[in-house]
Amino acid sequence: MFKKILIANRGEIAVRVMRACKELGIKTVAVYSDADQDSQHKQFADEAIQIESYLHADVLIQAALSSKADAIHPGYGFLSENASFASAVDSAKLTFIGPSADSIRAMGDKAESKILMKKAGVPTVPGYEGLESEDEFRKAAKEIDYPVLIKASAGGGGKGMRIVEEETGLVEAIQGARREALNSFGDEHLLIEKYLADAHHIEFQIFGDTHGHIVHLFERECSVQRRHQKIIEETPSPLLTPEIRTRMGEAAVEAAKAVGYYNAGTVEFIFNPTDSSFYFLEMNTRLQVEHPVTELATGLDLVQWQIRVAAGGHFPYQQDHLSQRGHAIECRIYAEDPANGFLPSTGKLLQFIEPHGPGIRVDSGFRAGDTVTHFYDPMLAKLIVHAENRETAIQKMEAALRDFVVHGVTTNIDFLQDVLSHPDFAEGKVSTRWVEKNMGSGSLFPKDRPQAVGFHTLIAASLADLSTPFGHTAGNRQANTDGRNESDPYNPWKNPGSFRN
Ligand code: MV4
Repeated sequence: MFKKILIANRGEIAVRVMRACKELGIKTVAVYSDADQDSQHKQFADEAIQIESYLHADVLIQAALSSKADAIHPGYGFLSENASFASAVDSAKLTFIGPSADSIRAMGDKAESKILMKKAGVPTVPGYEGLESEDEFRKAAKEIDYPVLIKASAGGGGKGMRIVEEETGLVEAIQGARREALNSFGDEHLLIEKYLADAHHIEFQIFGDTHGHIVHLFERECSVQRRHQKIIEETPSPLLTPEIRTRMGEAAVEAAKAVGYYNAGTVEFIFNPTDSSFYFLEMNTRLQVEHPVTELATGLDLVQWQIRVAAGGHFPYQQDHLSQRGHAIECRIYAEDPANGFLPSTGKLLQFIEPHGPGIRVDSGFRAGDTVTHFYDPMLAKLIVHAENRETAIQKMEAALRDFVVHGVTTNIDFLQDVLSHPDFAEGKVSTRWVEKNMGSGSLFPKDRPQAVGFHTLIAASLADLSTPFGHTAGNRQANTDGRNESDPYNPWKNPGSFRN
């Protein structure tokens, strides 16, 4: 087993990984930027090394070598899905806690992975890869039938995606997607497929060891999203029957096997509830933000298992021995203002009181007195609950959100309450475009929504503020929570050029 692990990340995920290390008796090394001098992840580690950027592979490897670490855990975002980083870690005689560089590379290209999946018998969305001329695209679109979706081959997470409703918009969409793909990925290859509107985003956690044993750890329903940023995730999905779950799980395992996968990974599917058809979208070759819902429902510690299998250990559970118990939901608490275009909200956390109780877990990288800057992702915490069934889990989440007190920055907590209490959510009818479609309709943000006052709100109201907010220091700007840097006209955090604090 490893004696010391360097965590090449920051915030809540760095703290989460260090917790697993401590439980396994492994020493931890944090890296931190100038802006993270007083951060929780730095304080939580056994050792800490200052770096200039979380994105400089060579510096991170040097930090691991100089601190005599055996392995590097990349967390999510930053370098977690960078094949060159994974192979550079191996070349330095360190262990990358994740899949092989080859698996990362194979799943990194949408066109290539789609071809691999078709060969492996995994259902993919009808469409074409490798088209060049506008004429070829026009013929393909006609055959697929509108609406169609243009995607960047090198993309992922929605970047370079264009929905085309009819032929008149096709050429402009191709040119726009090409430009964006070239700018963002240095690769202008596109693919075209049938656009499945009002479908659900359902992903399967898969887990494998280096001895060829691979299983799935069931699904996560992640359809509550805004601009490809997930907001609420849950398991089990309220839409899946046991039969469909089994078939999707088998497809996810086949997808992973096709690239010789090991460690934790996620296979994304688009699911059509009208006929229960499902199609492979992409595979994320990292630990995901929403892994805790799977941990609560399966009782497994995914990060501990990542570490054990990276050290050559066997994953001991057969598929038949794995099951989901109860229902788990995660809400991402962001420092942002939903009423003001979801603008990130920065400042000092004058109060930060997390809810607690049976079945409540909070993964956060902040405490009262910390400062939220615009240098990194504005996710403050993940609130995860576990209860006997979906209805009781929703009730528990609503109560926990009422008890979550954040003063000093604006948060999306009231927005999350609005989604959770919406009849569509209760019925499991929230598809991937639901937030966008309901935002302006008045069903979210009702003006007369009674102000929820939880226990902690009352306590916090009686306490004095800590002090005044202070200014920002230099640091590195992260992509969004999932490590992708999509353009979002409403979110200046993702458009550095348009945002001046
Ligand atoms: C799709 C799709 C519908 N039809 N592909 C989004 C990110 C990447 N993982 C793939 N994504 C999608 N691909 C086809 N053929 C729907 C999504 C999608 C989505 C699309 C628009 C708005 C929000 C979305 C949320 C999740 C998935």
